[in-house]
Amino acid sequence: MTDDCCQTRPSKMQKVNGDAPEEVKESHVAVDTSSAVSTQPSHGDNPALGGTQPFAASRYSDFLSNVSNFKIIESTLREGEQFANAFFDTETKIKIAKALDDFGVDCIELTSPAASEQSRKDCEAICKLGLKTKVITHIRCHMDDARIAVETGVDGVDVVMGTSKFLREYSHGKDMTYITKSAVEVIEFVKSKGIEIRFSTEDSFRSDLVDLLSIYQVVDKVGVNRVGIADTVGVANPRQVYDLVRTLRSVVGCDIECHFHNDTGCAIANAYTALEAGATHVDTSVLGIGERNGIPSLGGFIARMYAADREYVMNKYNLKALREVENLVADAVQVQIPFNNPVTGYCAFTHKAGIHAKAILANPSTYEILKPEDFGMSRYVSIGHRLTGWNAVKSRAQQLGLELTDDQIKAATNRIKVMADIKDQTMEDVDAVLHVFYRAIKNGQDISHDKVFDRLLEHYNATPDVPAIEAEPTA
Ligand code: HCA
Ligand code: CU
Repeated sequence: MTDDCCQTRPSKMQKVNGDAPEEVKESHVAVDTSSAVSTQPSHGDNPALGGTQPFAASRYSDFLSNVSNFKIIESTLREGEQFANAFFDTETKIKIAKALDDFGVDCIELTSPAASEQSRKDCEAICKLGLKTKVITHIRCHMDDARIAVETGVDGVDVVMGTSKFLREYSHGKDMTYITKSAVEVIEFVKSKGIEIRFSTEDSFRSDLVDLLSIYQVVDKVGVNRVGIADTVGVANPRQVYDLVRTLRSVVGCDIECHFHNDTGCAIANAYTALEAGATHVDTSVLGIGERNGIPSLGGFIARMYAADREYVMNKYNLKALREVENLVADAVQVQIPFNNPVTGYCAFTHKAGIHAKAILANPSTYEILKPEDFGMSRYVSIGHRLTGWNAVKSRAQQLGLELTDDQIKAATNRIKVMADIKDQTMEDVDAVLHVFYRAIKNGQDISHDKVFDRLLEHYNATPDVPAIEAEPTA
């Protein structure tokens, strides 16, 4: 399925610049907007004027914020393996790990080696790949798991233990004293092996705040590298996230990782807010796959962070590799890339209404906060519909090399609108109207008459290569 976005893209759109993947180039012709864009004043470094940061909303920052200094813990190979459709064989895991490394994530998180014999072997195999990214594994807060984990060759271990009333009652049945004791034991053991360690509480937002803060303080004191907050059930909203992370920031000195489930659609917003409040690491998975409907998608989270600090994101991550890793994972778990996926969705850079098209052709930043070319994607203007405008039609005529005055273009646009009121028109339909106008005007035919236009269009559609040169009767 790898390229569903291109296979199903209707041929009524024109590409407007940016580097298209090869298969797109074949069916869409570029419209050069460089002259229009080059008339824009240079904005230097002033973000408000669109200099180095032409895409962002006006930015405020405070001393806690890590929006411009965050790390990604990519959990496709752990949380993602908990997605209903996921089964990753060794070869697929290695491909995904390499693709994530190529994209430049800071860490990849792998399923616990205690989960199964093959999981352990796969963990060892990935550790041996010599990736730039750190390889960490995710275990229960238990010495048996910790002993297996430290033998695999991982750079780090993520430990989690449930602290909510639900989990203490219905899952492991342990009290806070026991949980704290186990956490300290595991942390000290993993650290003694020279391996990085994180301690996280499962279902943090339904845990008692005093319990949370006291266990985080204890593990911070024994030298944990990171503490983690997990919204296991997707219940938190951004304001609650801000409050909890900010409070936590004031009681621990170590790094703070955040893990948000997307049950109510807040996962990316929560991750962003956590960074604003001082979190340092965010968990993602490709396409957001995970338990139930998953966690922040790598692509969506990256889009969010690019909108906040394009320079940081562009310098740190290989954005053009996003599409490939998404296609790889989509194939592996047999899902389509959602049509409205940030960045790579079928219509992520398609502009439709005439007013939008006009401004996009003059300066794409008017209606785009993400530059498609930064992600190796293309921008499209959809023109064969009733909302179309003459500026977009004019740009298509120029692309076809057809010289028409603005009035002639406006007349052609009206014809397209009449036809599009019956049904959406393909790019070929739009092109036919423009060719008919061009030829008729050259031949002195009065195309304002419906009958003349209809006859010429019919002739063009039947024999596009044979110009209708004889003057047609005008009535
Ligand atoms: C789970 C565990 C976890 C762990 C998150 C973390 C969660 O599958 O329930 O280690 O930070 O969502 O709580 O994914
Ligand atoms: Cu989770």
